[in-house]
Amino acid sequence: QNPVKAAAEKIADTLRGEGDGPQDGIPGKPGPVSPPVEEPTTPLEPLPPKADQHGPETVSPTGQPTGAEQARMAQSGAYLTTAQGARLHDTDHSLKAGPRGPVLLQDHHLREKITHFDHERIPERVVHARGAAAHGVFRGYGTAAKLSKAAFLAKDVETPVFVRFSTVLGSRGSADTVRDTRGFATKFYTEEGIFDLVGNNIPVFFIQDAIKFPDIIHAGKPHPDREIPQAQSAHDTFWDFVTLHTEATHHTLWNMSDRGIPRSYRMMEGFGVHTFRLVDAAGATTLVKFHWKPKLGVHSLVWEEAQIAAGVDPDFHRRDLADAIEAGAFPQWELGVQVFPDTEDQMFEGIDLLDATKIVPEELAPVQPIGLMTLNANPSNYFAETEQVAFHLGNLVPGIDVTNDPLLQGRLFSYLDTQLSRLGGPNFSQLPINRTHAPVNDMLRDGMHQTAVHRGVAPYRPNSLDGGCPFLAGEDTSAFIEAPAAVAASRKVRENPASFDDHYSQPRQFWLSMTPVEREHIIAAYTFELGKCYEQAIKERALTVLARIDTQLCEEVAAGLGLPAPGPDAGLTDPQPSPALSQLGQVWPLDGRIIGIVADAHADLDGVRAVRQTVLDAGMVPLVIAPAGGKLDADGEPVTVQRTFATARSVEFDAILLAGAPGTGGDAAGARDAKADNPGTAADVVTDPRALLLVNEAFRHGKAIGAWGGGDSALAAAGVPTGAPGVVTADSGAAVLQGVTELLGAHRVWERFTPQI
Ligand code: HDD
Repeated sequence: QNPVKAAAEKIADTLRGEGDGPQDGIPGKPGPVSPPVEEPTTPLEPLPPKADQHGPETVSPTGQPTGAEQARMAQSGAYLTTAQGARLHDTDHSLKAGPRGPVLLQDHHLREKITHFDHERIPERVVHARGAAAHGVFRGYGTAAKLSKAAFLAKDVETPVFVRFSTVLGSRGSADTVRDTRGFATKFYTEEGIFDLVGNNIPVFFIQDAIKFPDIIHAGKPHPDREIPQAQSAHDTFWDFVTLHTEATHHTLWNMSDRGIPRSYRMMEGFGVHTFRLVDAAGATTLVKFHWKPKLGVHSLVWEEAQIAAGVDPDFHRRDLADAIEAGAFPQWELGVQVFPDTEDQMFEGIDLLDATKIVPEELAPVQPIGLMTLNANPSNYFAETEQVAFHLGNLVPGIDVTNDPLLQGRLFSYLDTQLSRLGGPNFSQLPINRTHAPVNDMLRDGMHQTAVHRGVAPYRPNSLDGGCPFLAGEDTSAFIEAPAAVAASRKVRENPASFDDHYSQPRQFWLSMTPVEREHIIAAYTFELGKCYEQAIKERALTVLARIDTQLCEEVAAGLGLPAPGPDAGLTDPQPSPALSQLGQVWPLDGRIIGIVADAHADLDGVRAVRQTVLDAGMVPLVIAPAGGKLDADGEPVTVQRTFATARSVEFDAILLAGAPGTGGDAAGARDAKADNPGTAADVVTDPRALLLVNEAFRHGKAIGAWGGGDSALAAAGVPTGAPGVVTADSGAAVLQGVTELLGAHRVWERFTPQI
């Protein structure tokens, strides 16, 4: 079977409600008397652990099973036990002096259970606290072999990876779809040690020097007095900082663009941001910037959608990633590099490669593909894997080295340091998710949470007692040896090179590279965010910054804020636009796109069934939306309802189809007549405000809409003009779906936004 189709079917199954769920539990509704719930009593063999559930490969001093055998036993025995393995017969009642008496201090099970619970939480990450992750594999194309000796980049070498996506500002429980930068951190478990590529979905950063990181984060995080707002940059302290510290202008502009609100983690680019140094087998060096290019294209939400999703499904991105992987629709990214000569000045075409607020346009240095990453397994345990994974830019392998970028240099300190408080000590590299797949003999000993039982007596070098082990590796035995990059003689200073001073020409280039509709989104984003600020002086200062990017941008935001725009800036430059920066203008695969089909018991169910099947065959996911749950049952095979008017919201769907009534071409008036003795007819679609909102929002958000038969009566009721761009009407479901499918490759019906592209 076609794997894409199979994946879509599986997603549909995952998302399918059988209709006997929520509505049965409505208070006051008489329901059947529930039979007593019986618990299974026969112990079952534990499920075999997944690859990533294996416990530590430790040597047990008492001769107990280790490795895989230990993992099989870990937390999977048939009986409830204490942490020490004693079987328990009751975990529902504390030990009391009589049924109404006081609880006894003697109750060791109560104390152990509550004590462990009391300590279940660890500090969340100081940034990037909210995240979702997946396992996968990376396969090198071999094209990088001429640049780097890293073994995992060689042709067809397959390396396990673990990727964590995240937002930056919000707390662990914050919503996924907020306007923010997204983290894109990849751990490669290579045979030469772990390589971490800790990037973002935006190729530039707010600051040029790591010493400013606490400043930008303190400014972006909630205000210290009331701890609001959560997961937002739309507040005074953020805009106060970024308008005073204007090297933040470029990154802020990216955040205000559609890149700040991705449609899915699967549809984001990733960037290593800094320039790295690759070293080949002969010791020759090249400078590169890493790029992840998603196979599904780069797509975004529209702002209103992002806001609604944050309420109706705060886990929108987390769910999307897990559902797709669960269904076998494995997301893929191609890893690529922009390549620059390792010159003494570390510049390329006048762009400072050590300045993390600058990109190198792809038109100047094309991204050359070097491998493919496929995410193919969800974590088994969120805490053990997604929460405890610890990335670090110092996790490098032979063939990949760092540069003097001062932001990168500071990061080399921070990541190791932060884990000490977050993971409670220096032994976090022994946690299963952080453990290297290469043999380790590090001479690091003891410390909190030590789980290894080290042998030998001489964890020092040189020694004779352990036979001189461990030995030092060399060039020919895969040692990591720092590239002997020249360091120019200078004096100690606290200053930046002059090339760091240009804060505006690349923001202007980004602006000029956007299509009109993308610019309109940027204007709306600035207007929203600055409109949420209270301090007039901050808004005015922001307008002076915007004037240095573009006069139209500044004037339109000023108009939205009701403030006078500063005059045109005399220093505006005229950079060459970089078309690669725009998200529009290409056609992308439709895998996993979600199609809502609005129908009721009187709809053309044969048409609905046929449309569902065609959607599945195309690797997309059909979800039937009806007035109530259960099945739509006419004469033929019943159609299962996956969403009701109460549970469906437009943000979940990439396109909406409205089914008409059978035969008559979907005569809604006839259906309306039938409503009196048959509630839940097509008339509900026309009159139910939730259904009309669904259609209206889909229209506003530029989504393809189709209606067949009399289904189009709902279009009129929702205020959607037939004949508008991206609104397909026809006599049959098949014809409508064909038209809608053609529209979906462009992601949205961009013509519907003003101004038009
Ligand atoms: Fe950072 C986490 C990405 C600058 C200090 N950072 C963190 C994560 C990502 C990034 C994706 C989450 C990793 C995970 O999922 O566990 N950070 C970036 C990028 C930067 C950047 C792309 C600029 C190019 N970061 C940066 C600076 C500093 C930090 C300049 C400090 C000087 N970042 C941290 C941290 C975090 C972190 C405090 C929090 C949790 C963690 O490291 O493990 O050390």
